[in-house]
Amino acid sequence: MATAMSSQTGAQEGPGEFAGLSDDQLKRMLYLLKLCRHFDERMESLYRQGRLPGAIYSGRGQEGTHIGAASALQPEDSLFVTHRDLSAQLTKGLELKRVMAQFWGRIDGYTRGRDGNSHIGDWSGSKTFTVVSMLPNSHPVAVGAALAYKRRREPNIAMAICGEGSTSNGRWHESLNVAAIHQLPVVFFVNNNQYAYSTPNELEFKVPTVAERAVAYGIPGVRVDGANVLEVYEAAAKAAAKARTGGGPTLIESVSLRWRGHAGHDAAKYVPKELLDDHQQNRDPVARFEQLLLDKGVIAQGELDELQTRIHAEFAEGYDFAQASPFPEGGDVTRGLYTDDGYWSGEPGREGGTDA
Ligand SMILES: Cc1ncc(C[n+]2csc(CCOP(=O)(O)OP(=O)(O)O)c2C)c(N)n1
Repeated sequence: MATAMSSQTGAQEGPGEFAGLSDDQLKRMLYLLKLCRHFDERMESLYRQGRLPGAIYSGRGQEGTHIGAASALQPEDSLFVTHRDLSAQLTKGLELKRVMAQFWGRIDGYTRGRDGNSHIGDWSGSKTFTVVSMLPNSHPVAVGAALAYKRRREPNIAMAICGEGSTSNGRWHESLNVAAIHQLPVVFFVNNNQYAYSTPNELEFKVPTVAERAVAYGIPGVRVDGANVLEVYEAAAKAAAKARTGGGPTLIESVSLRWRGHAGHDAAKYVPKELLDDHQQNRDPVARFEQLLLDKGVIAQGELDELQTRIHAEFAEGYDFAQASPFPEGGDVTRGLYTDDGYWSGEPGREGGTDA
């Protein structure tokens, strides 16, 4: 796809064979794609067996967007996401086992057991901002981070990801407008998975594409194929370099399909079967990239098998770690409301029970 959306866009050059990535970087990308797919499938299965409490928001089918986008960030850059973007956060550096402890409400989770599902972040570590429920209210914060980088003359950028449904909220428009006026170092990513709950694109906005909304703010708008991780990465890397060198924000729309319902409870019967079949059979970002690396000899079947074994082992380790981690102590419930009581800077207590 990589379609330029306005004369300000500047055409996206073709991805080059591997978007300038080394074999090791390509293999890491494949590892992340497969790890995130496995995590999503296994967590859904545990949820359906009644072994995972709370809610799940599957990002299956969107891994090309998540991993391509976040792979363009440096460690000191910051990432702002919504409920479905855990794969982007894992790419940015969240630890799988701590994410799993979070899902089971344990003390070793990123919020120390104060939330059990998608409200995950790690600002002081991997610089991933904790997911905010009201959409897209982390966008103004991303713009604030970008303003701070610019004023302090730090070479960092912020990346803000949301779904296309969120782009009909005023906060989204205000964020783009402010970032554009002040030429802030921020990349706006819209993960267009074609549905917001049960609402399809044609009932969400009147413009043909989200990317062309960029014209209203005087910034480049680019549309890429979310099933092609290299195409996503190349657009993200170009926008990141532009932002880092004072060129201001870019809007990237990455098109995929949400393979699952809005959350675990939603069977998504409103998605036409032919559309889903087409994406699963012909536009699977994980299978497509795996096949490319095999065909081009970047990875051999034996190495791929080892990768799969390693991913299964990492998930099993994360599961055991999460189950062995205690629940938070009840007496701590009012601690950490203010930073000066030291709750968040000290080690988490270990006195809770471990029975689920
Ligand atoms: C301001 C606001 N309104 C409504 C909701 C409830 N809500 C949660 S997710 C969601 C759908 C979001 O769709 P989209 O942005 O396309 O993301 P997707 O879930 O498809 O990834 C809605 C309406 C919310 N969280 N915030």
